[in-house]
Amino acid sequence: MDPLKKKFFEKSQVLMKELKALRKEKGDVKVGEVNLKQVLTGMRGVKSMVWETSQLDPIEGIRFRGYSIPQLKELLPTRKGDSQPLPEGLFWLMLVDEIPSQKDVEWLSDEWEKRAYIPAHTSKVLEALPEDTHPMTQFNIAIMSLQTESIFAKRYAEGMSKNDYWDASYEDSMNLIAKLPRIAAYIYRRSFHGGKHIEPDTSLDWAGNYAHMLGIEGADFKSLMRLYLTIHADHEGGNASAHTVHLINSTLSDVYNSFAGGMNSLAGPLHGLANQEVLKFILELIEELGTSKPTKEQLAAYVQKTLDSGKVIPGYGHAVLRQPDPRFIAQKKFAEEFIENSDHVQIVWDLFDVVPDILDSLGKVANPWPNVDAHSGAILVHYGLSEYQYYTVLFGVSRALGVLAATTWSRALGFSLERPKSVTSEWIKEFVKND
Ligand code: NMX
Ligand code: MLT
Repeated sequence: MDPLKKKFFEKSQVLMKELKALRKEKGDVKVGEVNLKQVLTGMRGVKSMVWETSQLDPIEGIRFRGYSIPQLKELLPTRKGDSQPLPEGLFWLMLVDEIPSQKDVEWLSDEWEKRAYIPAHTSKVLEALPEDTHPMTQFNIAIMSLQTESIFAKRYAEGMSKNDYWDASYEDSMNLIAKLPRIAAYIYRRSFHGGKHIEPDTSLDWAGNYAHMLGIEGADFKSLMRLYLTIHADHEGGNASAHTVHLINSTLSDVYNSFAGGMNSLAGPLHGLANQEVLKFILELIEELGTSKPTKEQLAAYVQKTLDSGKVIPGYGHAVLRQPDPRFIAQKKFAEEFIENSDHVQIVWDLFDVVPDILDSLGKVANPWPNVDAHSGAILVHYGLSEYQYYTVLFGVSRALGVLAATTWSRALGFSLERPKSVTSEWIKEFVKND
């Protein structure tokens, strides 16, 4: 058994027994109440699942196994000569709740490299699609085509014991994570660079090699990718993509089917697609205002006009957060350190000064602050990755780390098929009649 899998097995066995006992002894303890507003507005705040890998605080933002993003930047191993954390380290932490050593992350980079093989039919499936198919659609179809490789599905068909679900899930998760940069880079090159693909550089780490295969060279872009793929990895279990993966996997549908479903959630403009919408918004405002250096007054008027036309301001607001997203701040810090004189980045910063007051003045927006998607596009443009239709694929590659670590836990802990209760509006009207 590999060292990561062995650690996971030992830790998950202990927790599985603890949770089993808790369910038996304390199963009737109430963990919250649900009011009608929560039923009518997307179940905000309803505690309804266990998610080991990260937890979101409305004010502090995300903590991965208890560590904030600034703490992770201090603690996680980096590549020699680079200052940003390696996503391999975050995966290790999320999976086994331990900060890995340099040797551990090097082992994981090598292990993913060994598993990165893409079957020939995946490129055939992609080549059958029109080149202008949205990159998220291509990404999803490529992931589904990889389902032929599922160890879980094969072993289930052979009669696998439920005690072994975690093992097959671990193998599928490791294999899928290993393959994602290759299929994601393949999609980018076929969509935007005439199908001129770039061979992987196996001496690089997972994120560095992805940056290389995208065709954007330079140490700073590799560094950005390490940061980007770390900070987008997980946002507890209730966000739409993670929850979709959790729901699908609870049916014992394999990791490939489950992750593909999650990516379809991520492809929605209120969720991950917001990163493409933000850059589109910035490009359109530059076009309409006729300048790439708009004043704050011009920006405010443009934001107001957008709201008046019944649209949201992409990159602003959040279902849980009530402060500027620490992932936005991490990207802002990166831009302050590495990027000089970018009009796009300056617009992002000026919008940060202008938008919150305007959203606040509407009197209905719960969180007027920027989220993770408000910043990423402007930095990517600076390095030459200007095709914004691709941005959500980058988010998706990162999100695999969190949701697949969490899914491995779900199978080890033997979580049940998810099946909440729905009611009709007639039922609600009757229920609240005498209140
Ligand atoms: N621009 C305009 N209106 C907004 C915004 C915004 N950025 N954010 C919230 N509102 C409106 C919202 O549409 C709703 O209006 P109505 O009652 O007329 O339907 C009202 O404010 C109350 O919504 P909230 O309770 O503040 O937000 P909710 O939890 O329902 O939704 C988002 C959260 C993220 C869907 C919402 O803030 C939004 O649409 N933001 C823009 C899209 C975006 O940036 N999404 C990315 C989120 C992060 N991610 O990567 O997933
Ligand atoms: C995410 O990273 O998934 C988003 O911020 C959305 C969320 O947490 O609901």
